[in-house]
Amino acid sequence: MTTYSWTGPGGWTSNLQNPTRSNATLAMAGTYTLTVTGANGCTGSASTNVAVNSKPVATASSNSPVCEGSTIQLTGGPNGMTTYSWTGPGGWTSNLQNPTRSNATLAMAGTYRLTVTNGGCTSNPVTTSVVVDICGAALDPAEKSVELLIDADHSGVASPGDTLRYTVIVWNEGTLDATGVVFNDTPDPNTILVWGTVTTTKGTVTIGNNNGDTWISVDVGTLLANSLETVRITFDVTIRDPLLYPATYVENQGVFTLLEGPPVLTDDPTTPPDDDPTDEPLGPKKAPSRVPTFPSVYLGIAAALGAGILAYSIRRRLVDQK
Ligand SMILES: [Ca+2]
Ligand SMILES: [Ca+2]
Repeated sequence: MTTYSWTGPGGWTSNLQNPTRSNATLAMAGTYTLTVTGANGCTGSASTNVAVNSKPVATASSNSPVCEGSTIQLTGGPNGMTTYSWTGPGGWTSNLQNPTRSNATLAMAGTYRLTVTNGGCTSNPVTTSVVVDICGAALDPAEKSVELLIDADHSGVASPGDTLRYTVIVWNEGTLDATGVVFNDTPDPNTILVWGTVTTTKGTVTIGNNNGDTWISVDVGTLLANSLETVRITFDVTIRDPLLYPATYVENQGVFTLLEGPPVLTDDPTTPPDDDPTDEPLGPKKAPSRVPTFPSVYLGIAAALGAGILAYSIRRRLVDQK
């Protein structure tokens, strides 16, 4: 009968023909010797050398925080690995050791994960967090909504003679203060600014609340960085009756100017495009209705009937009700 006798590092032995050692450690590396004894008692020996590679330890870092529009630089380690495998926000992947992402957006912020392989061994994943900031002053969202404030003809839609109210909301979500902020707005030519209706929660109304003003200017002043202090500006317009020219809507867009960046147009929050004018559909003016009323009731005692019952002669007439 043939027997097998293995010896190996750390006093390891086995009598199997083909033994295994699971969960390899560096201490298991070295010379393994097999001695085979045949049925006749003769023996023979042979040796083999086993190498155990260490598991690579990945490192990941970045140049975070970065400004929106700049380049994200990721740095992977250690050097000289067989492969580098990065994953990031939005399904992004790269096999470079030190990949970059140019024109950074807010959607590129988040966790980036790196795994490296070397000599057939794979590292545990490591992560690095990337922050993308809006740098500078950033007035947002500059939303301008519109509502039918007075539906003078009860038509249910905006029409000549009605009054609309516009509401504008803005804040600064940038990393720098916005200074010298001014809001200017000129209503649609088919509308007339209602003097005295311009309000602001910050700063002063310089044009719009005096008789004869045809447009609006609000000196907002300074909006602090990242303060998210919300400024609300409102004003009313009446729709001309009759219109200056035929139209199916009235349109309005204001603009914020500031010292730290380009002007910011207002946006209609109900439509997908950014920075578009706020439109209100126009319907025809509803004709006055004629309804029966009893403004003048002529009571006349025509006759006394029976046991004191009075008969009234009532004349009903139609009158305009505006
Ligand atoms: Ca109406
Ligand atoms: Ca819009």
